[in-house]
Amino acid sequence: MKISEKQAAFKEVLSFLKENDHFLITTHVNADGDAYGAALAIAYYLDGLEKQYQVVLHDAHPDEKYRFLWGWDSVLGNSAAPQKPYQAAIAVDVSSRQRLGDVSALLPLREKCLKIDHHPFEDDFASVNIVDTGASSTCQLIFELLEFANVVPDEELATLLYTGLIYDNGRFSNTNTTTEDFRIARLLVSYGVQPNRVANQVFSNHNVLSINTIGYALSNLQLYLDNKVCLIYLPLEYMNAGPELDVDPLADYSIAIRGVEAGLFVREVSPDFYKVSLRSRGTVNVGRVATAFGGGGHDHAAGCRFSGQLDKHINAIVSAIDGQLSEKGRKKS
Ligand SMILES: [Mn+2]
Repeated sequence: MKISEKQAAFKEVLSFLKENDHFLITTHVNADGDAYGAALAIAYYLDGLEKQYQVVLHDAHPDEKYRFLWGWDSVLGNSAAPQKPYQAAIAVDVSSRQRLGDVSALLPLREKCLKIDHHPFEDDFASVNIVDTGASSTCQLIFELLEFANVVPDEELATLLYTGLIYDNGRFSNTNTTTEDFRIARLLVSYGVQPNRVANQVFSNHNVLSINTIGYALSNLQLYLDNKVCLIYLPLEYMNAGPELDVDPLADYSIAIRGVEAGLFVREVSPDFYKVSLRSRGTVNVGRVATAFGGGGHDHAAGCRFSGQLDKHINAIVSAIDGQLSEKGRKKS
């Protein structure tokens, strides 16, 4: 996204926020660190403008992990929210209406919807947009928006933005990390962020059940394609353990082994229904793989879902990865 384009978009967004009142703020299903950080940072800004707003998520309960963030206790699950469209809506870190889950029913008309996102463009549900796939996180875009509006974050707002930044760039280690991440991080720390505290809350905040389940899954991982692809699988009997189970770190573990180029973390979320998280070290574009299977995401981190025929689907995904690896191999030789 060109700087001039971005500034025009920022201007439009700021007038959208000024002109409207009674906002719905929402994000993608299975909200993560960037989703919480971005949604609550927007809420924080609207709070300062003395606007009415409500943060509503598809997920039934707000994720305990993010309790340390400003505004966490005011987040509603969709079932707790009044079921009628809001006057205006702000969707962050989400590329399509479908990824909003049940909250999509609360959206007003397109003219009253704003989208701030860094995923590849999927659908045109909002009339006002900041979509920049060059940003490593939505929080990065919100930082830039607030900077454009001459807002200097205090510690609470800075912590929200920093949470999303380090969640999505994998603590400055994912392929999407740029000098902009470090520029923003430096400023956020100067505004009061405690990097150690945030990293502990976001990355080292598991319960025993989750760690034990992660251990089980890791001890049963499988390797394919001459150890270039790793599969981590959790069947329903392990996934059924209750809402406190958080096995998301397994996605990143799928590319933690030396020599593995791409990883799949497959979980059975209901009988014969599977959710797949894909990760790449850089050679394979897993966003392309996920899209081919009806999902989506970034080059290095993506996801899709399928039902039935577990082995057949896994084999198909592995051969899609194989296709990309041999394409790259041919180019090299
Ligand atoms: Mn994100």
